[in-house]
Amino acid sequence: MYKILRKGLLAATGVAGLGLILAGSTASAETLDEVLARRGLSQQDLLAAAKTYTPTGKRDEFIVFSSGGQSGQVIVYGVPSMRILKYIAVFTPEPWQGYGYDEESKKVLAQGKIDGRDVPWGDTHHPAITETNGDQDGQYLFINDKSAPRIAVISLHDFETQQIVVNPIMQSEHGGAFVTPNSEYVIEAAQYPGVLGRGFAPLSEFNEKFRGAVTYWKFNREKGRIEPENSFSVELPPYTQDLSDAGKLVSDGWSFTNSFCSERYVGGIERGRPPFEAGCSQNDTDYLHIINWKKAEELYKAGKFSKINDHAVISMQTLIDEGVLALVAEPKSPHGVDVSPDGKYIVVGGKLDTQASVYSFEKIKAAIDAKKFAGKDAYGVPIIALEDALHKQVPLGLGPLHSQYDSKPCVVYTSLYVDSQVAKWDYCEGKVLDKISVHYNIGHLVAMEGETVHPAGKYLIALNKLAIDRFNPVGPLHPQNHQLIDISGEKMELLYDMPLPLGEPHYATAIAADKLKPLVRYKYGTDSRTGEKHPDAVRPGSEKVERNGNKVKVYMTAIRSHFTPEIVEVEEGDEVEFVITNSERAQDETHGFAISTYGVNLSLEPGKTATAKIKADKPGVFSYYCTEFCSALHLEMTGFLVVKPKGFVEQASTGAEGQAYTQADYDKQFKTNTDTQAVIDSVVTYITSMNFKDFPDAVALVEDATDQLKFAGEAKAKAEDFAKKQDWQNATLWAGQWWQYQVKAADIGLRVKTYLEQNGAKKVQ
Ligand code: K7E
Ligand code: CUA
Repeated sequence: MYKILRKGLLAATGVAGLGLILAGSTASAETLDEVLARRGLSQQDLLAAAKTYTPTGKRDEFIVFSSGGQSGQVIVYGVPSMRILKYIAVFTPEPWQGYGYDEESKKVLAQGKIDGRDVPWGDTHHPAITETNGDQDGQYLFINDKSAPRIAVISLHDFETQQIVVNPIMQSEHGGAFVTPNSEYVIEAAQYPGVLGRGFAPLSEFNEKFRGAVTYWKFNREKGRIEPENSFSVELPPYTQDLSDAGKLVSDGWSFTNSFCSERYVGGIERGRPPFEAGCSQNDTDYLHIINWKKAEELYKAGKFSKINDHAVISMQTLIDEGVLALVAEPKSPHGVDVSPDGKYIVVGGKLDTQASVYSFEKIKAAIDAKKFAGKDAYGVPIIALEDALHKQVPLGLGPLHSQYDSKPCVVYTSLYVDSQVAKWDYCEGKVLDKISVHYNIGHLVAMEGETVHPAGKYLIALNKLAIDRFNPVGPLHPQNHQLIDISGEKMELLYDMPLPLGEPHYATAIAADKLKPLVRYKYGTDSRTGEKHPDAVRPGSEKVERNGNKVKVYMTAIRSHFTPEIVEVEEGDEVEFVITNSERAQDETHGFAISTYGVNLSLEPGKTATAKIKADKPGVFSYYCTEFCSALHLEMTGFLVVKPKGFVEQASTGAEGQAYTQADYDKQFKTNTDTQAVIDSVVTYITSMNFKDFPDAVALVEDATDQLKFAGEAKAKAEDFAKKQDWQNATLWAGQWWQYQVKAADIGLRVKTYLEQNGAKKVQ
């Protein structure tokens, strides 16, 4: 081991060795033309590759947060490289992040219980990033669950789910999460109607007893939490509400929710009735709901609501009386509703239509102000005549669904589900500018910051429902296909196909990467799910085991490459809690914690404290270990959970465990350490001769290496102490530990060296 390391250290410190490797690789390279010929690539392919290929060490310009569909997660990837960066666990337990395994995240998942029931998955559809003045600010992310009416709050400081709120009145939802321009509210609209409060009524009373709704969840920016106690809903007719969007600028204070199945059909194919799909697409039009949420907020604050499940609901009658709600006809089975960057227009697609409808907010507002209505629906909600609201209807193709805006004025992109195309068109003039085919059956699409007041343009992603023949077959269940499209020119250009093998993404949102400021490490001892200091976090040196009756609490630390304590003894039947703090300061030094056969699995990022709870119901000796390859001696990052059988009494120790060491062993280890120190010193000399202080990443690594050398010094002192007492057993082992820290310091030192070489560091005078 040592020889290998030493060789490695020397080779890496020798500049000549590095040069040789580079020279060798150039000699064997094919020419560009040869590669094109061999792989059958065109110039067009090459151009697309050049536009997306992201060389090692380089980063993406935009970050996409995509819904993970049935996985109940959020998928994070970069644009233009389309490299997946993370899956954020939201509604579903996820072992890599320890989500649903540690006690802290179990509490978050438990917030998602509905009517006392665990719903350990979700159907995530629409993510939304917090906004300030209509622009994404990168602080928090919201996502809805269609399967059970819930909204989750994810902190973009650490990309972890911190809150789940359950809608108190809906049985089904879809039109969330959409934020108002300053994230005052997170909008969540119902989907399939229900008896508000999730109550019962026979379907024969559908028209009278069933309802739709939109909930406005109050978001407290400072706390980073939704406040259910300051949130309210508006009662709506039992049309199947679909997507929503918030007004912005001129239309700020309003929100728009479309609907389908305004026929209020309840199905019954098994009774000889036509199925839902027939009964829900009979009418030529459905309704766009226009809600003055600022006025609804005033009504809420004035107490003009009743409570259902302790949640404020403003009745439909109050909304009608106060002029808060109006409807306008939309073409058959509408789907997306997307407000333009200037807030003046609302583009609505229609699944069974060929044209997109562009509504004018100005016209809608004028009609409402003048109380100019064409009639009322069955519930007395005023209906604005289509011609009094419409700016234009533009034939685009079959099945226009969702729209996203370009940085260029009046330019919008709309997905065409049936045609499997994206249409680029001008919504001011009402003309189609370009079309591109995608594979296959596009649902949503996302342009960079395309739903904000300042869209960034450049790229568009088609979120396709089917992949069919695009990728290597992997059985009947195919991945999804996200296709990257260049929209910087007049013509759209397809650049890249990315398979997404998780769930079916619906919507995605994309933000400029430099707006995100995620943490590198937690403040020491943080409960990441609350963001607060964990009450049971301990510093190295203060680890302890506390017993209280049959409850045992282990206050543990983890650092390369050991847990403290390493032997935990409990009695059969004890309830044992491991509260573990990762005491690393170094970037990316995550440790895991698993216990054999007890189903324990934690992820401990630097500074994080997390808890595993078990009932020690099976006597035996069970290894616990680190599940992240964190250092050369990662496999040695282990310990024993000793569960003693009831009534077990240990005989006096025979000292029969392990190997015995002599002075010769100690001397040999001592010599090794002295040699290693010489290598470290040479690396240190190199680093300090360079301008490493100009590179924050290098400075952080140097800090870490300095930490390791400090630990090495402490272990060295212990070794020498024992040597003085001629306790060669402990002296040798502590000398070994001293060497362990040296190895870690050397490892980090070499990382710094490589970093400096690759980033053009210079010699300091
Ligand atoms: Cu799939 Cu927005 Cu839920 Cu359309 S939705 S595709
Ligand atoms: Cu810690 Cu492996």
